[in-house]
Amino acid sequence: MLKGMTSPAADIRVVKGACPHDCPDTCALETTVQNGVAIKVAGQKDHPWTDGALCTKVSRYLDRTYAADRVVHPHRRVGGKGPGKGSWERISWDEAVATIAAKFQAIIDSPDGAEGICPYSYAGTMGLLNFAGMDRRFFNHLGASLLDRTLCSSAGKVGIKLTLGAGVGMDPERVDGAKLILIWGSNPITSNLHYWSRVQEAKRQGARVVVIDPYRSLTAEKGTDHIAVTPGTDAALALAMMHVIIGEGLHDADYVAKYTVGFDALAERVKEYPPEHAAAICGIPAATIVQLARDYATTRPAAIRVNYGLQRHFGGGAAVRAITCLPALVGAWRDPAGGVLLSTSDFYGMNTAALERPDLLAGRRPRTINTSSIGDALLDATPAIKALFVYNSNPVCVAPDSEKVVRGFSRPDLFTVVHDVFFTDTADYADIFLPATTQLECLDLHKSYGHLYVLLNQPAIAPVGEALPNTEVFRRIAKAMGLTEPALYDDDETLIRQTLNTTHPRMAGITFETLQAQGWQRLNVPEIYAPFAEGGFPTPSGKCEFYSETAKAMGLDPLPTFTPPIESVQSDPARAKTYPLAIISPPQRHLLNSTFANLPLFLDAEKEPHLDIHPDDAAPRGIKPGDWVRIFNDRGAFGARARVNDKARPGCVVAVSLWWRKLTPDGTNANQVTSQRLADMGNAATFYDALVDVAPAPEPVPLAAR
Ligand SMILES: Nc1nc2c(c(=O)[nH]1)N[C@H]1C(S)=C(S)[C@@H](COP(=O)(O)OP(=O)(O)OC[C@H]3O[C@@H](n4cnc5c(=O)[nH]c(N)nc54)[C@H](O)[C@@H]3O)O[C@H]1N2
Ligand SMILES: Nc1nc2c(c(=O)[nH]1)N[C@H]1C(S)=C(S)[C@@H](COP(=O)(O)OP(=O)(O)OC[C@H]3O[C@@H](n4cnc5c(=O)[nH]c(N)nc54)[C@H](O)[C@@H]3O)O[C@H]1N2
Ligand SMILES: [Mo]
Repeated sequence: MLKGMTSPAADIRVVKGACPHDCPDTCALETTVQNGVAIKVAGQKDHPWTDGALCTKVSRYLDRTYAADRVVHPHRRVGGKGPGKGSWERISWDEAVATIAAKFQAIIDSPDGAEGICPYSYAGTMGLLNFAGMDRRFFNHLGASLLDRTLCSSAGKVGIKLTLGAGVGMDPERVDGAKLILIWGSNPITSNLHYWSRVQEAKRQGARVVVIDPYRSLTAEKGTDHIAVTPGTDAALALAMMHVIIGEGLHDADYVAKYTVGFDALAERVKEYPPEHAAAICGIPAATIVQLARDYATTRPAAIRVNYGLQRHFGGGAAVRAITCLPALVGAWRDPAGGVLLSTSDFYGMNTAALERPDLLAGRRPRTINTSSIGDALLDATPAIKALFVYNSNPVCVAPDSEKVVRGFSRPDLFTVVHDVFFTDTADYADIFLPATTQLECLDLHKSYGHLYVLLNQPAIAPVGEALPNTEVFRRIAKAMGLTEPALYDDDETLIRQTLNTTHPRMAGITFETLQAQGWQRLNVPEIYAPFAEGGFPTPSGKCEFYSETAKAMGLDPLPTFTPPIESVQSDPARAKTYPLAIISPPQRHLLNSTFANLPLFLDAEKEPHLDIHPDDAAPRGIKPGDWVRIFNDRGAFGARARVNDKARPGCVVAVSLWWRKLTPDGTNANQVTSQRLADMGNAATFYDALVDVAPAPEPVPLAAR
């Protein structure tokens, strides 16, 4: 090369970031950028949790950022609502924002006021600014309807809060030192990959890995033992384990005496759950329960990874509450490699009030809409929802009871805005579509629900086309509405500084500058961390609460209990006769809920939706491997290709999800049969509490032929 010429290599930069997706791993990313174009996304090697490795989806993140069908300009729908009924016309940001501002103002000025406006968001990005930042300020300032975000974790969050005081648990980085690991309602090979790496390390050192799951998931295949319980019966299993542990005197009496409350009442309660009784409920041998209880009480260190899979049932909160009692009973918390983990979120001490500004409600108390019953809310709420602003979510695809959701979104008088990266199933119903940035194009701050680091996501490239991050969209709408509240105009760096402005001891030393330099920082906790070795639970009593006054005050059972699935033989024998099969629809490994479901990586691998069904259930229905089947109940029906195998226990069918409706042969998905009923705690969704029947169905017309 001639002297003085710039080498193309000279313009190569590596930018540190964080994976935005709704996954416990929250990986530390590094993006290589050449001449303003991202050319590679990898995991940071020096980040202990990420360890240089990414999942298949995010290692292909450039397929998303630079996808040919990515929408990078605002659009207005012309024609009808719904897939194939209308078409898109490109408009300017000014026009889009002016249209939204005028519509919102008209609703605010109408007799029912600002409550007619409803945000709808979930966790498309978990970056704090774009997940819950300027959006919250904006809707609080308007006095719009509040939104209870219950699609995923809120039942378990209440269950763990009643027991341990908060979303806290063992440090997942230490699980490689455990000798017994119970993976309970969790499929880490799919949904928590970096946890699985550490479990494998423990396994290499001789640990037993017991997977408790109605389905022989990828993780169950690789564990040492698989206990296939009937869906929604985990609390009965945990209570019976406690029956055995207490009955045989295997509990840690010293830990119990010092760091728990309510042992005597718990001992009385678990008498109601002898192993034989629980065995009948859970559909497993009593001897399995006895052995599991003995092993759990006598193996040190013993770790439990409970995840959100098992709390998508009517009794989901109770299940998490019962399971999270176990480590205190046997003193597993004494060891850094022992305890239970559901979420690490509450170890963080972000200044969320400064970020979200609930004070901008100024004393108003707008009504609350629940994400998990949006179908009913759109059809029946009074006063009616007149405008819905959807961002970070794809409700037409992910919310339960699709028939009602679709009917609600189809309302001609509803004004719908969708801010997303692609024309999703929900976008098909939008009046205005706004283009969102991907993670490579925005500044954000991240915590995690599956490790103990704070991460900074620095923009690697300029926004593609006219895409904008959520924060900027709300600043622009505020401006177009002429709002004068200064908090609506803070820039992204200011928002981060406000969020980090806290005196919380675990946040000490974590600043914008240090994060900028290092990319990530561990919370201010010891390297080898056993958070509750000597009690110190964040409950009102400071102890692990077997008996919870808080639960009692909430009108709940103060002791751990078992609440059967509401759609089950126990709760509704008549329904169970009509629809004898329980259906669960857990995540597919190449997807993140419905994110990535439009990318070739996934579509080429899966081709079409599948249903795993046991031979004992397939045979009497005349279903053969490879048949197209119809899965149905009184709420709706969807189609899938049958895989007849023994992965799902008899009586339970599994539709790995979530397909975009419009990318399936019949334009539906598993949420056709799920219900809007809420769980025992946290007003949570009950996606895996549904009964169906299955029948052979005519071959669908291939998508390409339509
Ligand atoms: N690749 C990938 N990763 C993901 C996601 C994704 O869609 N794809 N989703 C992300 C999100 S939003 C979340 S919340 C987490 C979820 O993370 P997990 O909670 O680990 O997720 P799931 O895979 O839904 O559930 C785990 C297992 O629970 C089982 N299960 C269902 N019902 C029951 C039950 O009643 N009892 C027991 N014991 N087991 C039951 C399912 O069969 C499944 O194998 O994963 C995150 N990570
Ligand atoms: N049947 C069934 N249904 C389920 C589940 C199940 O297991 N079975 N799982 C449930 C669970 S655990 C969850 S968490 C929910 C998930 O529900 P959602 O949070 O709605 O998840 P996604 O389907 O991933 O949709 C997120 C959308 O946000 C968009 N997005 C990403 N980043 C940004 C951004 O920066 N700005 C904007 N404006 N948009 C962005 C993505 O492109 C995507 O379309 O689904 C639930 N639904
Ligand atoms: Mo989730």
